Amino acid sequence: MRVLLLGGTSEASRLAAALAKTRIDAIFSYAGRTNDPIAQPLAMRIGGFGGVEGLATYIASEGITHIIDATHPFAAGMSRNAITAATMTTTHLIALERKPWMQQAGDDWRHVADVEAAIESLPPQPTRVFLAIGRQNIAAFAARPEHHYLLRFVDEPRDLIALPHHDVVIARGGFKIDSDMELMRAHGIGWVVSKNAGGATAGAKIAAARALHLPVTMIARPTIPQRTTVETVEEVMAWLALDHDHDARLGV
Ligand code: 3Y8
Ligand code: NAP
Repeated sequence: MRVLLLGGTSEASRLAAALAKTRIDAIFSYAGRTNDPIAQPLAMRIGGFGGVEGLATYIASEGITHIIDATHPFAAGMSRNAITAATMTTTHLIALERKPWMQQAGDDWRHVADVEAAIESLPPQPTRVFLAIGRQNIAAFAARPEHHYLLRFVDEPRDLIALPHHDVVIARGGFKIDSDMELMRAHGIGWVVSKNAGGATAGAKIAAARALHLPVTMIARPTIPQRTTVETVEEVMAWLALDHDHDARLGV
């Protein structure tokens, strides 16, 4: 058995820790989006595979038998490629994915399908907006230059930010409700834009917006074709054990 763990989320890090306690041969894969990703207790590879073909070639050349897609619900490109490459190479595939956040009584959420609709959802009057969706989708908000944006990035921005009024905070995450409330108060935030990432870490800002009674534009997840999906590390380990025990009995 040889496992390719497509990582980049807190679930992936928890799964890596569980795998490191076993004798399972596993490789942890990052895209290389950030300058200094968290080290993992497994062999690591960093960078794209070169599309579906590159991933299929990697699977064959590295003797991968099981793929675990523990990427982010918005990492749709990687997830779609994993599904296609797993089919092409008849490799076992499972996804480890957390539930989306659900609106609670009293929440003022504007549900939108994508970034373009999120831009449309912003209020007519100039507002201080916490744009907590990372770096990759920021440029489009230049269509609404009247707002003042608070941006949160993992790394210092590499390029000029085409938003006339903005502040940037640099933080990797492990966010907490109190510190996100403090951040929003300090910046006079009147509106939050978020992807429906799910999970506790990214969720601090949602709980903070709830406590501050702020409107939230919630971007829905992209659709990903059906594949075996679980929500816990334990379910992934049980899925692996089925084949690992089988291999052990066969002495492979
Ligand atoms: C490179 C690996 C762990 C993983 C930690 C989780 C939690 C902190 C919350 C906000 C939202 C955002 C962003 C976010 C969170 C965790 C998790 C999560 C959101 C790292 C990481 C990589 C990335 C890539 C990065 C994206 C960006 C998105 C920032 C490491 C820290 C906004 C997603 O500069 C860039 O190009 C950044 C790109 C994809 C989304 C975007 O479009 O900009 N994540 N994030 C992974 C790789 O190279 O394969 O550097 O250590 C991982 C984590 N980010 O092990 O504990 O599990 O969700 N990541 C979002 O949710 O909207 C921050 O600020 O409130
Ligand atoms: P994406 O748009 O779905 O994927 C774009 C390309 O990046 C993929 O086709 C692949 O390149 C490469 N890639 C993505 N994840 C990879 C991985 N784990 N290992 C190797 N290559 C990978 O990806 P994304 O949304 O930019 O996310 C990139 C990374 O950040 C992922 O690890 C994801 O888990 C993490 N992350 C993303 C978000 C988010 O909001 N999108 C949030 C938190 C963490 P090739 O085609 O060349 O193979």
